[in-house]
Amino acid sequence: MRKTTPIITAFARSPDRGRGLARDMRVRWALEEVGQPYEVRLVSFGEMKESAHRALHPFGQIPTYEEGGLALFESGAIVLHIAERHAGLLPDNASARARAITWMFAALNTVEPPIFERTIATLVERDKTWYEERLPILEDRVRVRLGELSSRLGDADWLDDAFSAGDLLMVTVLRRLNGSGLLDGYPNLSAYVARGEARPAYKRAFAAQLAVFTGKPPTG
Ligand code: GTB
Repeated sequence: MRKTTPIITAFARSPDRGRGLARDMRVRWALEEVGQPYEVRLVSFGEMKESAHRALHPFGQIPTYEEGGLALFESGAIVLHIAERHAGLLPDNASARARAITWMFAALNTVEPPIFERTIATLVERDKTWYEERLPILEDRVRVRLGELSSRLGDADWLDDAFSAGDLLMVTVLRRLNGSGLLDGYPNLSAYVARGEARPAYKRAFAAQLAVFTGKPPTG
């Protein structure tokens, strides 16, 4: 039977100009890790809110994922779907697999929210009278999670033995702190992010996302 090439959606214009921060990066990286070719449909902010796109994504966002008759949204669910259908992102052993999935949820549900909250504040609350007072509170919340994660990671390469979809999501979440200086206090987390970014699959995904904005074909 002929395999269908998955189609994902990504920003036609991204605030970071394709430097790996928009959430299609997670999906691209997962597809690259498992060696699954994919196509990308670029959507404008206007198109994301139209009914054709909302049929795929009820909240009018990217990324989405289409494969034959299947349509998915939510980057975590898409990465889990890819990881379950291909070797390489989840261990075969049932307990190790459950632990890797636990790290996927931890990345999205426990570590990402305070990081997201801080990012949003820096983007849209800078002109508020209370901004200078609120930012340290938000940053302390981020540091609590970073300290806990740093303690658990210790000097290991990955969160639970081999690299998994849990690490893939955690690295993309921690990358949201680039330029904030917040990771500097946790050398093992900085090294962990660098380890993720050094993976050939990450580099291919990053180059493909960047190419949307430079117009140059990915080289790596
Ligand atoms: N929970 C959903 C998921 O994980 O898939 C969240 C999806 C989401 O937030 N999508 C964003 C979106 O479509 C793009 S990724 N926003 C448009 C809208 O809501 O109207 C968030 C994002 C965008 C850009 C940067 N950047 O340039 O730095 C970083 C992150």
